[in-house]
Amino acid sequence: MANGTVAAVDLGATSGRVMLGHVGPDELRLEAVNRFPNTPVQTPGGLHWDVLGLYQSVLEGLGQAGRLQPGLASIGIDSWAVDYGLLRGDRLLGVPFHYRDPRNTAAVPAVHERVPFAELYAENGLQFLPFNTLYQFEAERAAGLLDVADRALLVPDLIAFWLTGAQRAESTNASTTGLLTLGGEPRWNDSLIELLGLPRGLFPELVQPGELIGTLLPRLAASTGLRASTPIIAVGSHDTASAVVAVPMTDPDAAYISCGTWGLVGVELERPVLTEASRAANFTNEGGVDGRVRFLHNVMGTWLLSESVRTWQQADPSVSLLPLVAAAEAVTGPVAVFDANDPRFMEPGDIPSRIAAWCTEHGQPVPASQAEFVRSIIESLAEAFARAVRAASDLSGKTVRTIHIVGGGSQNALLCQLTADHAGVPVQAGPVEATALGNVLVQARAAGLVSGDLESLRALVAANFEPLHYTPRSQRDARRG
Ligand code: LRH
Repeated sequence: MANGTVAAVDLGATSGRVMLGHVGPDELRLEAVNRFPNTPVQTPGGLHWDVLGLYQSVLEGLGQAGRLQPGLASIGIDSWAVDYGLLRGDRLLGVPFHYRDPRNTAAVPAVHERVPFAELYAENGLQFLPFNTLYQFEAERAAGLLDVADRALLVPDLIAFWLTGAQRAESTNASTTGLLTLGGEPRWNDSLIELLGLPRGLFPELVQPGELIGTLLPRLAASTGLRASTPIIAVGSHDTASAVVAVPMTDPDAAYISCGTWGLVGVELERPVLTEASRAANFTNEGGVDGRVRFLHNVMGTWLLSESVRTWQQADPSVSLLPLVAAAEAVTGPVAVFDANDPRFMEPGDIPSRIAAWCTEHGQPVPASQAEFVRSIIESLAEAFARAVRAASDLSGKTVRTIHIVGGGSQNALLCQLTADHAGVPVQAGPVEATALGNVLVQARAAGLVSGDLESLRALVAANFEPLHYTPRSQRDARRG
């Protein structure tokens, strides 16, 4: 098997990147060719993603990739889930909404009136999140948009369409619409789509990770310097699905936390869990690569930190996160542990004031400084992570002896240590760029640069990215004592 190079386009909620992945049986290496911010835009009509700006940055990244590796084996695209563009006759109808726009909350009762949540859960296995695509579609209907749209493309599918001219829906991300069948080969759930009164024509043909979406349009090949036949391969286009591919789980008794804006906390399963207990615990069964199930719960994640810093920067632009985390490490006294999953923290805005209000309502001390706020956020996230790991284990019957933290949050040593402490389970941290690695690996396997099941791909990650180990305080103290 020869070594080769693929390009991963990975769009996160706060930043995006185009990475080259150099892969072979003994090689797995990333090279960033373009990193760019993803800045949502608030208009009087709502909170939106700047998808055209993102597409422009993707093209710049691919141009850079073309200069370095004109013979690239393929390109794969992933992004955050649930959001989409509506089209008519191949033209984008409006600026895609951000899932944090409050319009979704208003749409929830109308959906549950048609199909109660318990029935939805039995059909799609998804935890309740007000921004699941099916609620967003209800908001579109209320605004009259579904009368004109003839296609809906999730964000990575939209970028793939613009690169190839082919309209497809990649299945791991499509699972977050709530409109796929569960178990077996995923299909669009025609009866649910009908019950919800959605036009069937909105939904394009499904593709599975590893399948071909199309080839780079000749015009774009010329402008990027890449060959005209460069394939665009479906990867786990839901960023979390790609991240889970690259969790270096060498022990099957492991849980993962894909920690970026969100902390996605769960285990990988062969079959969905649809019990009343998992519905009550709001656990989701999202589609994974190779037909695996991502049984997980959304915890708020580093959003609480980044949004707090953004608030403080309005008064003092010099505030930044890293020194505050260092100061938070030095906080010794007890701090408030609040419910990081409280829905009040979902929308953009003044998170520290909302934390203060939560503390006052619950008789907990309000943090007295920015460092104390940061400490309180990290303690609360660690506690929420630990609780979700325990729930994932109880609900699935899977033993958890190790917790893997991947993604940006894995660089936060305080968060990793406190997660180990709260869970009483050792944490292995890294890789930071798990999502891009998972994207690269699925393409590399499709190109024949590597072979095997997810376990073989994970072994390659483990061999090339040494994790950092965090021992729970209880175990360290016991050893000492
Ligand atoms: C993480 C993520 C998560 C979804 C949310 C919308 O980036 O894709 O898995 O729930 O964004």
